[in-house]
Amino acid sequence: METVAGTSLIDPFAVAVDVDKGEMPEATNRQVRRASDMRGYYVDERALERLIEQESDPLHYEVFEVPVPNEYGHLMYCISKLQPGVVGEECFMTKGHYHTQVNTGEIYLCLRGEGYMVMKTSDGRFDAQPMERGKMVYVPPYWAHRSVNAGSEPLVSFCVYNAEAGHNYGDIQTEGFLKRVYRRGGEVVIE
Ligand code: S6P
Ligand code: ZN
Repeated sequence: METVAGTSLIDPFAVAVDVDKGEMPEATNRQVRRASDMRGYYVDERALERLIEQESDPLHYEVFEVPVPNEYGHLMYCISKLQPGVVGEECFMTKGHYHTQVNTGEIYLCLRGEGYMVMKTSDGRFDAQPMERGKMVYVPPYWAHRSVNAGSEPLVSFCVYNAEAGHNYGDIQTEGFLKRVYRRGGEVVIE
């Protein structure tokens, strides 16, 4: 058969997802972010240093993947698992990124936990969509995105996006997301 240049023909496959644990046991890529990887991301830098020291640099979040070719037409997918907790008053969160190919979107299906998908465009629009088990959040093209865990158990999502999208962490780190998610006296505050 003929294929289109730039899009490989591969065999179909299936991968197990442990929905309760929020893991992909057969993952060949497991990206791990520890508290020390989050330096520069939280407002309360001293609280982050205390967390790193007192809890021996605990696990912050993981991404489980069985990769497909990074090519037009393929769909990349993963399990994202973010631990619960606060740094000072700020809820644990992922770094967040724009896609390198900024005109590509993403779907997050929340499998477990509670939190927010925090999003921002480069021209200053802001949005935060609640996440809970069974909620699908659509991240449109052009929106930087970060998950925030506002609950007391891991926040687990299944993500799908264009395999050639890529990740641009630098721009949103410079810009900031405009708002942050805090837990204060049992209340979740976005400001
Ligand atoms: C990939 C997708 C997720 C995140 C993961 C970790 O496009 O949005 O898999 O990579 O939630 O977040 P981050 O911001 O550290 O990549
Ligand atoms: Zn993404």
